[in-house]
Amino acid sequence: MDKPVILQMGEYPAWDETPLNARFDMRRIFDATDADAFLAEHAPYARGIATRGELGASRAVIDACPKLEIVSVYGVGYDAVDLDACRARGIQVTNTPDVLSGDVADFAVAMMLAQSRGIVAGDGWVRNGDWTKRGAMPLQRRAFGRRAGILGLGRIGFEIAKRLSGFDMKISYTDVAPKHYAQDWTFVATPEELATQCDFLFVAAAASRETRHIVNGDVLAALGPDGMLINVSRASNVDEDALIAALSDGTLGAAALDVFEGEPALDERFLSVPNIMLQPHQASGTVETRKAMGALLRANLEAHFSGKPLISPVSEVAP
Ligand code: 8YV
Repeated sequence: MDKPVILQMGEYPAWDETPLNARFDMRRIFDATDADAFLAEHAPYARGIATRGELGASRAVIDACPKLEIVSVYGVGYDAVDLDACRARGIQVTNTPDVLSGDVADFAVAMMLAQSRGIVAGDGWVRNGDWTKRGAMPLQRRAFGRRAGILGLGRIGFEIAKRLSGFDMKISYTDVAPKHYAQDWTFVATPEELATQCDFLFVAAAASRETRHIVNGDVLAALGPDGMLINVSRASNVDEDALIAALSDGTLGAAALDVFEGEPALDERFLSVPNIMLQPHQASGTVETRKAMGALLRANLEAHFSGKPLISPVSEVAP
């Protein structure tokens, strides 16, 4: 029997590529020099799309695949998949929730600690000889015992809050409604109010049209010159122009970002604004998590093409 044709939007580690190629006829659009010509040749046969969180699948790609049945995302975020296009044609969408929450939360907390205690700067201080020439590093700010705010108390936000509890922090959060599993933490109605009540603002909300620029200039001003913004969600949740302005004029104290509009390219002004830590979208990037994400991506494709229930369907588009 012919293997189902899958349009592959981005590369996976070898431990996923081998089993994917054994079971499916993978057509790698990211290797093509002319993506439009590639689509014209291969998309008519594609019954599935395998993509990554940050790459998704646009309406143009979905429309080019008349036989499309499923879009399987390697990532929890599916904001880059055109859900309206999928819904209109009854195309299933799957993602990889849960398996990455612990690593993403670890990374968010690591960025908070590294940025507040000057750990990257400290490494440079030793390497470039400042320690011997200039003496001790400038003093940094404490993390434990301060106030944390979580914007979006979903799976990842919950794991962040759980970890921060160990730092004796006062934890507040905002979401569409209070969460029954957050008895020890304080619900706050708006992002701006949350920002006034915290020193570290963690952005962990799933991105959507509604959350675009949910962290705007007013939220950053409320976070203030002693505050730090940490974003491990999607760049679209933060108004980058407002963030650059707030860091440049000292309205906001510091930021740590794992995600950028248009990544891997980024607004060049980020390279020169003060007090910012830049990371290459690597919060879920451990061997353990990426293996689990790959296994779940494949399990969803396998389930679909064997007529079994999907393991982790995106409920917003489920028929
Ligand atoms: C990426 C992510 O998918 O889970 C998400 O939504 O953004 C990440 O885990 C990862 O970089 C692989 O593409």
